[in-house]
Amino acid sequence: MIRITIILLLMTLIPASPLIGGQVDECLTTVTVSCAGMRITICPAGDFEHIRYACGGSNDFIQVTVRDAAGNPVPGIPRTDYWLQACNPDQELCLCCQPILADDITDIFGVAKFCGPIVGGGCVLTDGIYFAVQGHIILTGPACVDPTCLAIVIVGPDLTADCAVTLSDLAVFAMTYNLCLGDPGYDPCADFNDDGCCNLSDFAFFGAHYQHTCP
Ligand SMILES: [Ca+2]
Ligand SMILES: [Ca+2]
Repeated sequence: MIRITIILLLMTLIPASPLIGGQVDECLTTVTVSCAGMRITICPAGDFEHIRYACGGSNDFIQVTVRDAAGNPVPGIPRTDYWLQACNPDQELCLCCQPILADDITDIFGVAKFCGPIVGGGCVLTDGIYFAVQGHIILTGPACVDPTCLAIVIVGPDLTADCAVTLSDLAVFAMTYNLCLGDPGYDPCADFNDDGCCNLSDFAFFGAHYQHTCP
């Protein structure tokens, strides 16, 4: 009886679990990239470039700091609770059901990093990508109504953005084959190794991901 009383007493003294945070606030939550000029190559099978290689190094990442309406950090957000998409609707990505996974749950400061692949297809050359946390798009600007667009370029062998690398993509690839930056008809979405040309090196990447679809 005494033991139960002590346990009940302790339970009233221990504060609520620090892993229970408030609601995600779209304006006070932030998202950043670790380096300028990030460029990521993606595949629906999730087996192309990892974010950590995207600025040419091996330590690069995207980072979110999740806060609630009071400005307090929101720890414990599951690794799966994120989404991303092109800021320019004309460049919409095709994303598989789990397109991005945080490296860990948000820590006591509300921070999570992303170093893994983006699982999907399509191409984003301009205007960048936005991030969402638990369905809340991270916003910015004086009125806090604009999505925070990260300056990231995304390319990949799924050129038709239907989450499958098929003959249709090969047809698009063939249209720009052996063309370089400045040539009429050149499509930078098919330059997977970022050397300004679409040639045999890019075809090798294409071949390595041919017939890949979402897991
Ligand atoms: Ca396709
Ligand atoms: Ca190339």
